[in-house]
Amino acid sequence: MLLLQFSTSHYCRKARLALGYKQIPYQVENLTPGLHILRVKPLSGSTTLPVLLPQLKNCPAVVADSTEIIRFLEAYQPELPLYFADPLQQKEALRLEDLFDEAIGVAARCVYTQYRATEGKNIDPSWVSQSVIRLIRLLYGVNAESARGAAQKINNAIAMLGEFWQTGYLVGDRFSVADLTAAALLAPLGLMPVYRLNYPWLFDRIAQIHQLCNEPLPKNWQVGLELIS
Ligand SMILES: N[C@@H](CCC(=O)N[C@@H](CS)C(=O)NCC(=O)O)C(=O)O
Repeated sequence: MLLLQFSTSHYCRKARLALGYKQIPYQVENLTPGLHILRVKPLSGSTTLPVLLPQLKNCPAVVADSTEIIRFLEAYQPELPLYFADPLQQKEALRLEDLFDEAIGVAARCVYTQYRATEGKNIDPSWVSQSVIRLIRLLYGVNAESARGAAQKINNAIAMLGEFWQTGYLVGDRFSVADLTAAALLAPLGLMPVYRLNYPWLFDRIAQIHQLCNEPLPKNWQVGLELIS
């Protein structure tokens, strides 16, 4: 299997966590933001990543969107399930996956990108990295005001996670697509001292989930702690 991705995208992280959890071997092709359209649009008709090319007999040639990728992986390899057999639990897991995809993932991207353009510039001040940050700000309308609104959504999500993650799982009594999605989409906040300082339990849990899914933590993960002292 080949995963077309941006190496730093948290939606691509979500797909890698699922592949890693299910212990499915895969390779990645890292694309350059902007130029990626030339490679991706003819394949999926869309411009977003991740896109999975299963490259296997009796499988679709192209699976686009992290949610669809997980749906495909569940059908391809049901062992180590991320879904539930119980319909109510399954409905709730998919509802949370969707909430994190549509609201919290977008909010985390906004807050993190604003941070990287301001106080967090030193994490990677290189021309290439800052050009990507500028592109994301432009593409998604990220600015100080939108970041404030997004931070409020993140705080609500963290309050909800606090109720579940400090003692167990988001749905039922085992790990599922809901926990995986929350961990992937909130991972970028681990580089921001304000979150690392206020919610150590959240980042311990995100780190545990990465270990469970055989996925390295985001590059510069330690920076979030170093800047605190
Ligand atoms: N719902 C999609 C969202 C993916 C997404 O927003 N990907 C961003 C990167 S974080 C992207 O590819 N942006 C480039 C573009 O829209 O052209 C998923 O879950 O896969």
